[in-house]
Amino acid sequence: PNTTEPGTKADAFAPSNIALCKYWGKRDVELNLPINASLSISLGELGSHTTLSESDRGQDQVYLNNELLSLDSPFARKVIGFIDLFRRDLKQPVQVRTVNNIPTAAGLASSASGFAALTLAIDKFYRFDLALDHLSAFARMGSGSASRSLYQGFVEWHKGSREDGMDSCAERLALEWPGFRIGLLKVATGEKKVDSRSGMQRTVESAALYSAWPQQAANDLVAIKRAIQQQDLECLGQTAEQNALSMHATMIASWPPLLYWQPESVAAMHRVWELRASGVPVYLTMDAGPNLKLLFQHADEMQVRDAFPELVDADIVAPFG
Ligand code: 2P0
Repeated sequence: PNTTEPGTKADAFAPSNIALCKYWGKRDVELNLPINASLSISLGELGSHTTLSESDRGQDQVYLNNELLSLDSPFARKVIGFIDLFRRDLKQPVQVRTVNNIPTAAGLASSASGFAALTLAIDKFYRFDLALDHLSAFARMGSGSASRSLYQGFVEWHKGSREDGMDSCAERLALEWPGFRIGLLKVATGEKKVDSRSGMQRTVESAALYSAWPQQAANDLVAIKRAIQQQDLECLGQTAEQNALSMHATMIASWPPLLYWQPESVAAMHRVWELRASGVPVYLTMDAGPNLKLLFQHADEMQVRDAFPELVDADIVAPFG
């Protein structure tokens, strides 16, 4: 984009998202282009608020949850590196403030909503006024899953085929499901040792099982979209759960092995399966960490809450209000 005179201050919000058909593996590490398309649901009001303004300190300043970070910290370096893609020669120092309202207890990663909100704030601050699909492609360069956080609702991230990556962007699907619920089940704490970026690279390079993943993901995406259209929780849940566990199987088959699960994760998986065996339609999905996300419908919320009393009100998300 062409840089115009920046405004004085720009605010933006972007929701967090949970993939029902996962993104795992890059075909281009520089441009952050995925091997497979993915499909997610955004989390409404849960996400990141980002403010971009001129810095009055003569240097860039990065705040995370109201705490000033060292410019050498990994988060600040990623944020400033991303802004540099846009401001180029216009090296006017900026202040970036990001506040995540995702309950930290939920154990959700915030890079998706963070880079999406930052992309929107950059667009406003530098007055680029770009279309959302272009912003989605730019957010992708910060973090792949951020491409999906530009939109609410059910979102598909197309893998694209162009060499410049500009068609590898997300799109909101014209599908709603008012009764759809997500339960954010935190089972373990602690920083993960291997981030998604290096984890997926390791899988692509070392797991023989990975060769089956792109085709499975393509099939799952079609099945999930159809299940959403028909509001068929069993079909959606089964496909999403199998998709997540297949992704984890490729991680486990990597070398060195990549196992994000803790004993508490496995115990919680068994609890989900027992609840389902007792007749409650509830399914699970997991990302690059030890925590679970439960997929169910409003009609079954009481039974899910009874079985998982650790789920407080804030952990149950109604993406369509
Ligand atoms: C997803 N994950 O689809 C998958 C499932 C984690 C497991 O997208 O390297 O932080 O910045 O593009 O987006 C997390 O990966 O990775 C992710 P980069 P990102 O939600």
